Amino acid sequence: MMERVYIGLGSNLATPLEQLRSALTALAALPQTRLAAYSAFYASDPLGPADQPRYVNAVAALDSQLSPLALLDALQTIELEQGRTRKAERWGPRTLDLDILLFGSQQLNEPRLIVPHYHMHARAFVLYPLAEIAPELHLPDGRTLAELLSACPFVGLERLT
Ligand code: ROI
Repeated sequence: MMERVYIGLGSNLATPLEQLRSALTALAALPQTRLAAYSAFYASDPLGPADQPRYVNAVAALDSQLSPLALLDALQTIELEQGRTRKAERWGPRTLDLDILLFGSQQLNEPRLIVPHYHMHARAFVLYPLAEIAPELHLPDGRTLAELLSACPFVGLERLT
């Protein structure tokens, strides 16, 4: 089965713009998957510890026949290939973060994967790029992206051209 999947991309180490560019190239090369669209890149203030560099964030849309866990494995492989290391500090800086935000209209509650992504509903650096490529989106719980946006000010975010 083919599903429309939205992926959040984030980086704040090791030349974030290049991290996101090569991540998009890697997403486009995934098996049984098409890179359907991607947003502009946004500079964003760090959420979490403030003593880390600003992030660059974007959102990509995939059409994929991979299962959710097969896609998660593939995303974690890309993160590792781009130098991701897991640190003890919660919400610390990272070279590349690839989060499954939405997987069709599926709601998943597995030890490795919760979809929709826990924190997407209130994060400007997720919602505004997502709105660029999916303005009419509905979440599995029936809320519209427009509703979420109206409760989420465009703060700490800068659209890069
Ligand atoms: N903050 C911003 N602005 N962008 C991110 O992608 C991001 N990712 C994270 C934490 C550390 C929570 N903060 C972030 O994982």
